[in-house]
Amino acid sequence: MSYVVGIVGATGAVGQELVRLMRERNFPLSQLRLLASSRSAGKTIQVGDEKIVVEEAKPGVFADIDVAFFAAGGGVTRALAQDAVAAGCLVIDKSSALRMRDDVPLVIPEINPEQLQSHGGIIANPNCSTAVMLMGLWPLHQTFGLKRIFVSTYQSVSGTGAEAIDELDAQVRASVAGEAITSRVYPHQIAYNCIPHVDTFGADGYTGEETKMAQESRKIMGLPDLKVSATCVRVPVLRAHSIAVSAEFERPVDLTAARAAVAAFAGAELIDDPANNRYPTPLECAEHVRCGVGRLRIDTALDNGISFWVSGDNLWKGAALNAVQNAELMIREGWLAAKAASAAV
Ligand code: 11C
Repeated sequence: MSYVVGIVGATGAVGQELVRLMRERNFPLSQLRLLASSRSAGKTIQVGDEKIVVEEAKPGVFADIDVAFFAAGGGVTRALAQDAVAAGCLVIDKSSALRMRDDVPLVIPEINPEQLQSHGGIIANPNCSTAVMLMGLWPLHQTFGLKRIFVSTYQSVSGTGAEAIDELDAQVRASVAGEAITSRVYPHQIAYNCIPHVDTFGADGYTGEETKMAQESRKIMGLPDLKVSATCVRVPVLRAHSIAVSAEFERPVDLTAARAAVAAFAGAELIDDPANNRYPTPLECAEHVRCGVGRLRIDTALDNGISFWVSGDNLWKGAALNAVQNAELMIREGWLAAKAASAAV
């Protein structure tokens, strides 16, 4: 069976990765429809040998589409997802708009795939920092039983978008040329700097990104009482987020068992040989399917604690790849219908 697939936000950073992954992973496409704002409608995008004209994402456009990947931000999801669902189109959403709704499963296929069966037309994908972190945390939770975590993120500028990539590039060039450095996207210079501010601050002093990491981790792992303290930091890295995690567990921990659990987990690659300078880095983990997990060690400040470091591609596992993997799993399990197939019956 093959599917008519729509990508909403096709001209953006995640949309472009979706197009690329569809092709590289041989997604069973009968047609690829590229959708974007009225500003981008009419542009053509080269996809392999084919030139595809971008259509405006608007109500009514989903009538013939089987599955639509939404990667255009929460506003577009709120405006159009329900129209797509009403047209019988499965929505796989990357935005944060609907993630915490009880009737919307929030799925990482290596963790809670069963929830792909119980949706009301919309499947949500996690925040990129959450998704990357859980690729290290989930196998350890399964082995020792998670109690609480303290985390610090090192988030690349591509998490903000193309304009932030341009800003980092421009600031580095200006610095080398001895010119004045200006900042528009971030409140401070990002080149040669770190900014402990991702998303907006809430009344409790945590940012939206930090709160998402807590709430989404609890929902995905089915641990409503998990204690999470996160500090999210933007760093001058182009692609791939990294997270330093200190985790406390219910049961006694053991590094050999911890490493074995990570190595056996489908979402992770164990890169943990510090004596030979082997640990994950964002440069090494960008454009990789698995997230790199390393620096595993007994945490000296927690009871039953393990600290580790994880790096993973925020545009892939943190966004486009996880969405495609959810759809692939639904196809393998026979949970995704194609309209043309049902019409032919
Ligand atoms: C960042 N994690 O790096 C954000 C971007 O909830 O999907 C993705 C926000 C989200 O800025």
